[in-house]
Amino acid sequence: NKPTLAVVGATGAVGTVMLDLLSTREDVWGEIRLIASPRSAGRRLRVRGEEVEVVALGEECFEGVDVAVFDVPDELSAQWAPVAAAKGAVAVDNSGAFRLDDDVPLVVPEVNAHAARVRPRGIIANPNCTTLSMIVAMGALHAEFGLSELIVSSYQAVSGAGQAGIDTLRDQISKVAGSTLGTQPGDVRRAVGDFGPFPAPMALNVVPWAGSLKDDGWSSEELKVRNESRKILGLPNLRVTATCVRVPVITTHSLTVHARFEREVTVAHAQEILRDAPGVVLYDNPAAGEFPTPADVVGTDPTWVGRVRRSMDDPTALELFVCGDNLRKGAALNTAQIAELVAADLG
Ligand code: 11C
Repeated sequence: NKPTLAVVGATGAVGTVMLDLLSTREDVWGEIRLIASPRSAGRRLRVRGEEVEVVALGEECFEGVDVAVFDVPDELSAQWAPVAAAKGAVAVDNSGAFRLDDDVPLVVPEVNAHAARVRPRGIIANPNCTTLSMIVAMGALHAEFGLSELIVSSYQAVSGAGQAGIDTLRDQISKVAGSTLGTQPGDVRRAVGDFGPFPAPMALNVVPWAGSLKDDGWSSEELKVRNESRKILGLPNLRVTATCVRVPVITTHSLTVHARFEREVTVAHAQEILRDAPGVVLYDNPAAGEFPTPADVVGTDPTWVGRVRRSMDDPTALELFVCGDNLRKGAALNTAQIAELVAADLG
């Protein structure tokens, strides 16, 4: 008997990608149950070529479910993932509610698949999309060279802020298109009007902010990159500094990474590791104009790496440019991979 999967948050931006993945990946599931807010109940969504009716989130939804994936905000996951687990399902949660809990594994199958086996609360957490957009490549380099420090800057897509982020950027682009805006202080700000979920205009702009304000001026997103990278790599003392920036891209997060290792590195050796790493594509030939960009990477599964250089002042450090689709590997794909690991275990 194939296991039953529940998708909680089936109608959201990540849920939509999840249904696409479930329709195109090897099908390991028996029933797939689609769950969303009462507002969306009754809608019919296509998965595996069939229309499935969405049911409203409630305790009874989890009867007979083996694996429940959650693509919902933190507070809904905090409330409902334990309910699913109490009903006997393994909850795979894409929110930030449980990621740093000691008794909840934080899993990236290419890096620490083994951690998914130990889940005392019946919950497995999926990392934040910014961490996920680089961690597969960093895990591969760490296994070879031993990572000692990460200094990253992100260039994050608006879909990280959900459908509202996408709608906001599209609306703002339509307001500035064909204009001469972007030449006077505040002209874009006045023209776009509504900032949606962002603290400043996203069209014709770059905004050094994602998430909420934490101590000493750090953003929640920057702390997530630090804390989650440490947990996934099993390096609790890894030095990590992140500056998270939002850019006018719909989907696919990019990061510049300064990665320092315990031993000297060469570009050729690092490229060889990245070329062979599962889930990574090395695309690094600047002479031919070949490096990853979000516009080319969007809709694909791997972590793309280019611009691999050795630091000029430190033979133990590399500089890289990394792109990953934040809704696929950054969210739905990693969740689906974890769910498949659990399904294989159950089988
Ligand atoms: C963003 N990475 O781009 C965030 C969204 O912890 O899962 C995801 C927040 C999270 O805004």
